[in-house]
Amino acid sequence: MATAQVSQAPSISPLAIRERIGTISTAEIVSILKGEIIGLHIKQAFSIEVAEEINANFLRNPGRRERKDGVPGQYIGASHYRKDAAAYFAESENARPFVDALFGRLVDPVRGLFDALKRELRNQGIELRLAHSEHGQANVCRALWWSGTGMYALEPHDDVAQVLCAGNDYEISAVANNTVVALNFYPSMPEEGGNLRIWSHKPTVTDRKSQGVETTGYPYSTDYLKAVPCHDFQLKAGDIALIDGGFIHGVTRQSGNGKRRLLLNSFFGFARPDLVLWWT
Ligand SMILES: O=C(O)CCC(=O)C(=O)O
Ligand SMILES: [Fe+2]
Repeated sequence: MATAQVSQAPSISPLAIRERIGTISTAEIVSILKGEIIGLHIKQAFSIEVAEEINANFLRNPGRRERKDGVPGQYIGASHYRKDAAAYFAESENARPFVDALFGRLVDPVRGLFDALKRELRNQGIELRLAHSEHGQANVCRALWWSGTGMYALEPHDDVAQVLCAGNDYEISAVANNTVVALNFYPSMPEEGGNLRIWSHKPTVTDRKSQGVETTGYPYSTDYLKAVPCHDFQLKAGDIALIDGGFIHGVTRQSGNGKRRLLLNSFFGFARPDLVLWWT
């Protein structure tokens, strides 16, 4: 019997998004972890002085590299994307001095959020820690700028496929069954563009297969997304954005020749009801 391969239109899931000015609270972060909200944008969440210092440290950092994994951009730190655990944790260890150098003598705002969330979760009987293996430990963040030249500086993608397909040697694989939270700090933003765009669609394994992105979650075509509503986070230096990384998202092209867009990124999520892992 022949089975017809019917390509389904992407299913729409509502985007519960909170945007405000001020200080981020651990209660809001827990809301994202638990899937109660999909996106959180805190404007003016860390100081411009700190943002500018991190940006200057990125520019003069000898650990800055061009990405060679098919995603155009530059980075400091390690990405687990398309790497086995041995390669990722070894890279994390090697990159640690350069990640530390992003903050110099500053009080690191990403580490501050990590520590606050750790305290909050500990009160609930939940451990938060960096992912590790016998090859090393993840860093608290990585720094990135994107250099895609098409419609998007970073093409539409999801952050879950890479976790789901990370492999058995990774303890993070278990997080793919829960919300994979993407945490983004923005030390530098262009005058125009560079929005974080999130679509009302959380692809399934079947969706990914139909789009040929089963193991990477990257990139989804504009055609696939054309009928899906989306929301743009209009970011400024000093902002923080957290999203459920299972929803398709991307970064719009930046215009003008002014400041470049710099991001500090990490991922975290429940591996077990009593354990939240954090990695990059
Ligand atoms: O640059 C951003 O705002 C989002 C980054 C992102 O989606 C990622 O690193 O997976
Ligand atoms: Fe992402």
